[in-house]
Amino acid sequence: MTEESKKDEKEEYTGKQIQIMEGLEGVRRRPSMYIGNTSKEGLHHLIYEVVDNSVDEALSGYCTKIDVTLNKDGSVTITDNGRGIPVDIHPIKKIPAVEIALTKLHAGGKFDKKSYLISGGLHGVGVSVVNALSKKLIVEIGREGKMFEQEYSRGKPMTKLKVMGKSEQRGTKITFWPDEEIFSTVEFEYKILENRFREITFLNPGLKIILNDEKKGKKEEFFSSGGIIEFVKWINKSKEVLHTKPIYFKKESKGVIAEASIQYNQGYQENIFGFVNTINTVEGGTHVSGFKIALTRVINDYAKKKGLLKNGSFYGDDVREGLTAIISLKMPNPQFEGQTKTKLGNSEIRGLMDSIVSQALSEFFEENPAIARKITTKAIESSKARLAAKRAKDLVRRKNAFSLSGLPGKLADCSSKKSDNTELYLVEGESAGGSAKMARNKETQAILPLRGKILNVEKSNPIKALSSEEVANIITVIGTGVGDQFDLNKLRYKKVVIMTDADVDGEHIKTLLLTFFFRYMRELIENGNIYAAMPPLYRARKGKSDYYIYSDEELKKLTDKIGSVNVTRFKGLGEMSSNQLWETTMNPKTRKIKKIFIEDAVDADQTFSMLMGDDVPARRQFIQENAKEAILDI
Ligand code: 0RA
Repeated sequence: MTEESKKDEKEEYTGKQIQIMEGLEGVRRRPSMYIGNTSKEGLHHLIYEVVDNSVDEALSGYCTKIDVTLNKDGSVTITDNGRGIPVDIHPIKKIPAVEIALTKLHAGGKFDKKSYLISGGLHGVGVSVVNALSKKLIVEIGREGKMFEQEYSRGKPMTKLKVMGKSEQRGTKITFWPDEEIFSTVEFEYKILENRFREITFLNPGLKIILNDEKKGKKEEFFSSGGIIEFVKWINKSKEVLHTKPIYFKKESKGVIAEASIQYNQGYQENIFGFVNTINTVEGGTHVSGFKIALTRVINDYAKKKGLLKNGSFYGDDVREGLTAIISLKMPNPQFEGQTKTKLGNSEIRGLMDSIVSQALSEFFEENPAIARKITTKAIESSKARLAAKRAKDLVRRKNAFSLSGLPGKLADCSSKKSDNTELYLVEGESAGGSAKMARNKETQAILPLRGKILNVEKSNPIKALSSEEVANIITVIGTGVGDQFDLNKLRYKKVVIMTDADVDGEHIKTLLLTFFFRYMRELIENGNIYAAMPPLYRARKGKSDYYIYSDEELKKLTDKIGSVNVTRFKGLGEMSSNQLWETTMNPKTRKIKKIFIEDAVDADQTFSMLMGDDVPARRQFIQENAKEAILDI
């Protein structure tokens, strides 16, 4: 092709595309509306969006393999062996269908809704959003015995759709370079992708996903033939299980395919993961609530029928202690609600799930009396523990451990009663607690000093955990309650900040506290209320200037810049004066603070089980593998 004809092509395109481009310009102006944010999660969302389209092909029965390659030049290539994005010319718009898919908002993937009865087409925004947010994108399609190719930049076609030659290959290959003008980081992380792809293959047995990181020279294949049964086993792999074979059922009713796999472990935590069309419904929804209702009723009915439960009934919490469950729904037109659009809203699903689960589970109990008895016995133990915990709590109340306000005497509360601007500092040690009390802004910052290490809740049953003095204090001060009684509206502070020494002990205390929050108040982490303070590691002095340094890299940068400095290492919070503590760690204007978030709940669950549980070799291996990084990457 000559230079001239290339130029003609471009002009022709920009002219025609104006209307379409307005849509994608909107995506570039307000990317967060489409992908949540423009940091790490938003960046990874780009890959999920393309992969979800390939998963759609798999759900429709046309695709068995997806390759994802992180290329050395920072781009990503996603290849599938599906039907290939259609290339026929649109009768009205007179451009190839693939170009519409890539340049028109919401046209990604699903042209014909009927043929896509079930669609994972995820967050639903389509590949055009990925195109809009990439500085360059190349699509290659094998279809109709030919290989097609087209190139785009920031959503605009740079070439026409070209035939590259004959080819019997079928499928779609998309390579994109995320735009640095949009994203604060363009570095993809293997670990984040790995978790999501493992999840996708568990939810779509028979589908193979190959993740290849050319930069790190790392490659992994994800494939499951056992589906969600294997998923549950995988989650429970570092736990002692109550029954070796997970309970499993799959039923179809009213166009909805519902699948569940359940396995109890000897622990005390509840782990229910819900998926709808392979989307992780982190915020739950009607499928999860229908499941819970049925589970509570079936276990109550069974226990009563067998004379195991004489008076009273099990609460929901009682039958979910030590429960790991995956619920996977495939359904047309799911409605997603909630802050992160990950809560299933379709109200008809609650009753449908309830009846499917009730029937399948009662049948299972009749056919497997030994397992049914084990589960019921566990529920009896946990209901006994709940009653004992209530008695213990009443006792603690009466024992004057609390002041008139009902709050522990150790708390230095803030004076503001508003919960939208206040902060609670959980401080390691009484002496650092004392400095923090002096340093703080009394109006908005409350201090709760902790006496050394709190109980490891991973290894204790809930009565022991909740009646330990330090844990009980934290719960009372935060105000929300735990478990079934958890109520976010009762949260007494906007931020809960964990402040520990920057050493091994401090790291351990932080992990113990995070384990507690993850197991008993997970909503607080999900809602973005939990933070870790970042006290400086060093003070560097040069002449009359002091610099507070938060990492070794930062120290190196400083010495590279200003030459030799006099460095003091802070061994703990207690070594700082209250002024220093205020300036470096507590003053909202100058401090550094890290929001704790759960990248992946399944992964976080396993990490906590392992870090805090009994499997010592697994823990040792994890710590060795992660020694250079932060202890917990959540
Ligand atoms: C629209 C219609 C058809 C397939 C696709 C889109 C499709 C999109 C993507 C995105 C990545 N991989 C993909 N694979 C397929 C159906 C085409 C037909 O009927 O042959």
